[in-house]
Amino acid sequence: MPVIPPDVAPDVHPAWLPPEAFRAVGSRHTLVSGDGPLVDTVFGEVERACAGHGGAVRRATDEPDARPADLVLALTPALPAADRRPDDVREPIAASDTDPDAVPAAQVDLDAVRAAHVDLAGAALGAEGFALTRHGQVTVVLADAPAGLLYGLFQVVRLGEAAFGPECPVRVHRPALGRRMLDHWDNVDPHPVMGQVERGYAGGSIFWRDGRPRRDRARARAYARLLAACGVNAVAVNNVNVHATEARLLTDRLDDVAEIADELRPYAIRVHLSVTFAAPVVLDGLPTADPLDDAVRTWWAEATRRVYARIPDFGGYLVKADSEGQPGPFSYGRDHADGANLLAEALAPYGGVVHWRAFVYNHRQDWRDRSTDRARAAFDHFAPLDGRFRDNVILQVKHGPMDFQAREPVSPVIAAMPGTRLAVEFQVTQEYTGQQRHVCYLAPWWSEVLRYRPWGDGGRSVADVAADGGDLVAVSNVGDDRFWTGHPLAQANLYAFGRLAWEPGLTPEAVLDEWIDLTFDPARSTGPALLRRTLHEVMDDSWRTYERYTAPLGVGFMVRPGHHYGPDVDGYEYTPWGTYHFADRDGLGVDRTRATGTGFTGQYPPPWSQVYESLDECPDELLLFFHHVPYDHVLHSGKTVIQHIYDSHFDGVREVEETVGRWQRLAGLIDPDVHARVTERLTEQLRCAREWRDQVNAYFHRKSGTPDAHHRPLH
Ligand code: GCW
Repeated sequence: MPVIPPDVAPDVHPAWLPPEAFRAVGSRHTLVSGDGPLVDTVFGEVERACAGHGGAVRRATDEPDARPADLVLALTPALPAADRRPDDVREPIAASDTDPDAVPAAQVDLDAVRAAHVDLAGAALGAEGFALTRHGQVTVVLADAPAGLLYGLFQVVRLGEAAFGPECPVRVHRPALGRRMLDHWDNVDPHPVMGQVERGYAGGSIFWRDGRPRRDRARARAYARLLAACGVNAVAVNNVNVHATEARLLTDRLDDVAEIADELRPYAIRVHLSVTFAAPVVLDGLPTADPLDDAVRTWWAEATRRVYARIPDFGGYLVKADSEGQPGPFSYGRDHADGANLLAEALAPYGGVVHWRAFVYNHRQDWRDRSTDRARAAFDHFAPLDGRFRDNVILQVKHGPMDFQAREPVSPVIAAMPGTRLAVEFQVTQEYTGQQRHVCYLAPWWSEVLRYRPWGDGGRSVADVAADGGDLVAVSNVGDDRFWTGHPLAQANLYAFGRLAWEPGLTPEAVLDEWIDLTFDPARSTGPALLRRTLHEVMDDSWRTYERYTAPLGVGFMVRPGHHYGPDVDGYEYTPWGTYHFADRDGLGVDRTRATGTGFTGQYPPPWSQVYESLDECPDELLLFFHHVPYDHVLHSGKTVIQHIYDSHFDGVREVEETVGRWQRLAGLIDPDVHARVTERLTEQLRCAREWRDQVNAYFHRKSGTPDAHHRPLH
């Protein structure tokens, strides 16, 4: 039975899978070989594409076609033995292909498959990998397992006509990271302050509304399809802040989770659940949730058994413990290894994992106390526990030591726990990067983080560490908005996250090109070069533009407390949250050195422990994260800190003004709805960027008393 691709409401934007993206596949003849539900999905996708573009698709078990296929998608275990024995050239491709008249066409298919197989030389493709080659006139995708066939199909879609060009040798594609996961901070019951989606900027949740599951099956399925097409294979369906109703998803509301799992499964996506550490107490009235208590262990074992009885391919639990008010093992005098291992033990018999977040810090800090440093917290809590976690615990570490700012150093935890599986966590939802009102293409930022080498040149990268642990995770930016992400260009961030998790070495520009090709079909536009060039001009450097007009030189925050949008330089300065800039009349920045500050630089291995410690060597963009300096401190760029603040803020706003102008050039070249929505968002971005510029510049002008060398208005 083919799985029918979902039909969403007509006003929902197709994102990177519009019907046109399937033109190359859908206008050809395709042969699908293999069985199982995911193969049915592959078949259904190709069938739908053919219905729209005039091609044809058949199964290897169908009557043979008179003409050879242009595209063969085949599971290697489904191939007849002869295909795995390249010396025998007479065997047809499938048992039913025995009609002598059909041999020539089938033989062409067979030869292509066989050639691909020979080229593979026995290389294992794994659970999700695939091999792609073009032999003669036939494009062949081989996979050892059905998920690989699905990813292979989407690779062919991505390549479009290029997949059907000249012959090319076999290329094996395997994901660098085994789990590529999105965390939804979606609430079942709308939270009085945070709403339906915590830090969500794209409407309501696609899974939940007003305390109930939405049951918009087509939307959930379409989401899964988009995710599969960029390589994501796991989704946590509720907020890490687990409130009363959400806690019950684990027990009496498990059916709601199972329904979502049913919609995501045809696209190879497994469901995970955020659970509260206090579950035995709040759900069943146990007197304690102490991880070393036998009754608590039994409770988790039993609850988990029921989860797997209902959802056999359930992925596991996600836990935010002892963090921002969520309960955790500290309440019982236990540490986080005790806590995580409790849940891991319950999940182990079923192959499940626990994602245990390292985002643990004191959010009730005294701002007068200069020795407490929030940046240190994750390392201080977790590094001493290295080696104590069970192997199905994945410690989920935010990529920076603070909290998803537009600029931070890489978290030192990533280099500190060789005996622990680590996942790196990104934030696709733009909490601190413009809340999907500002265009901010984040792939360059993530790429920088993934390429960072904590042990210096020649050492392993963050991507390598995450690949060992197996996971890259991000907070989703999707809601029920008809553009999925509020800002249509924020779709590129979701797409890029999946692609970088599959292949961290991809360049952000190449990923953007893929997204442009799929989403906008430039080849059919009346101005393909202008379209592509403009999108690159608008997006490639947009993260750095955002950085320029917001908090300077890595110091972070300066946002409005609570909702975190727009400027408020002192908004967090005298609060308990641990996010300070310490500006006075002489200078600003946080002294995190070992010599005179909080000692945070000592959490890094060499060479970075030394580079960050040294005022001379510290990179400009992180200067104020690591050092408190006078306003006339001269940067590597040759500018003083104060002049840099003025210049970068004027530059940032000018760049947004240019973006507004560039975007106007696309009127008439792209979908008018997309154009209008982005235009509306750009108006707000420009207003907000000017506000940032004027508040930050005025603030530091007043503090420092230093005039702008170029005599621009500082208010
Ligand atoms: O950045 C902060 C957010 C919180 C969030 C928290 C976290 C889900 O402001 O809204 O809570 O991080 O990552 O747990």
